[in-house]
Amino acid sequence: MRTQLAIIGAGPAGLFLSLLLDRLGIESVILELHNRQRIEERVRAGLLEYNTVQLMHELGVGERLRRQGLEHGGIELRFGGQGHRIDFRELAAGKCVTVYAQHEVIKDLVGARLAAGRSILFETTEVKLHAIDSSHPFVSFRHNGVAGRLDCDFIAGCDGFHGVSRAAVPAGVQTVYDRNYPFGWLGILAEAPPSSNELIYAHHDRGFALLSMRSTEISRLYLQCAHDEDLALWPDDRIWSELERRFATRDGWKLTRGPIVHKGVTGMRSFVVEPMQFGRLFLAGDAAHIVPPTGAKGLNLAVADVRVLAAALDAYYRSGNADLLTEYSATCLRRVWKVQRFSWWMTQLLHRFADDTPFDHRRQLAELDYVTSSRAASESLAENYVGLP
Ligand code: FAS
Ligand code: PHB
Repeated sequence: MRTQLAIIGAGPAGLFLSLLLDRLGIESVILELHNRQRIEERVRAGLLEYNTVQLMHELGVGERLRRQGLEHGGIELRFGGQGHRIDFRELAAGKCVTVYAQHEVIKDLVGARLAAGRSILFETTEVKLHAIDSSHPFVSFRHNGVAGRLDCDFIAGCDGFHGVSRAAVPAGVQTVYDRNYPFGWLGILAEAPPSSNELIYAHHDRGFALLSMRSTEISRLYLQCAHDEDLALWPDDRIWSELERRFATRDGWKLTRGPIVHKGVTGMRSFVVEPMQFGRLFLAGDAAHIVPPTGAKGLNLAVADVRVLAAALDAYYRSGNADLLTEYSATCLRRVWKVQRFSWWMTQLLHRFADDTPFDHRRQLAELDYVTSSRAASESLAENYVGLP
């Protein structure tokens, strides 16, 4: 088999890239480890930046998003038993964010890719990258039990944090920057109408909590826990009671309970590998960087990477000019580090750290007070949250 671009992984990075390239007339083949059902049901992110929503409409895959997405013009920061709204429309040039589950995005993108008659090789195993520092890279793999080889001009490593692409870069070439947080998030999906029209980020002595949603019937809630928390210690009633305590307000605000249909614990880390390219291999999304979910940036940052890569490949195939390809890593990393900063800042602002001193605690409350009472500070939060230009 031969193509122009071999894409490893059918997550947001790989799928958005494939549609961007298709629109530019650049061929690609996607190799995906799991089957279609698995990737279309995986519970992950749920919030789309303004730019990501615009891109879905531009690519012609925004119809379901238009009908089912929940547009939010702000969020609430809740601390000291009181809520404070950050108004995006007012503070971020009319922009907003949209609640629309990642697996719904995946369904839209896979559907469009297959409807266009383009291929996704699901359940592809033993993917191995070869000759990535030559002008004739190729990928070997097994599909339907048969060994295969895909020759290409370039490889996009969009296979997430646990994929094979990043590991294909020779030792010593890359530098890793990382920080693991001493806590995690216990996340639930509940058949309960959301208790708020917008997301609530709550700071509480007992730890952080987040109220989000997936629809007008399904709530998505998170609470700060140990990074290796034992779910067996969290029967549904205990989860609800703890959430009620952390969201409690002086005016008796009520959290609506409902049957919990999914629960899980995710660890929290910040991770960046530099450079994000080696030879003809270009890493994008979680394959190159991880952000703690407090800023809701994971999926959106993956999309930002592949927009840069698609534009660089377009310039190369149109004019043979490889400058944008050469600058790919540097261009992406400028944004990656700004998003890393924002995600770290939201995490340190809203979570309780075990080694916090009483001084740290009061400083955190003062920062929350500043962010919610200063136009300049709330503008900065809003600009970053809706998505940097
Ligand atoms: P992905 O991991 O989404 O996709 C990589 C794809 O490559 C997968 O389909 C995988 O099956 C495939 N693959 C892996 N190895 C392969 C191999 N060897 N061969 C072929 N294919 C291979 N972000 C938020 O903003 N909010 C959240 O609430 C949130 N929750 C998350 C919860 C979890 C459990 C995880 C892991 C992430 C969460 N994220 C969240 C971050 C998430 O949204 C990611 O940033 C986003 O999925 C990144 O997209 P990709 O880079 O495409 O990687
Ligand atoms: C979610 O809806 O899953 C979500 C929203 C905002 C975050 C993280 C997760 O910061």
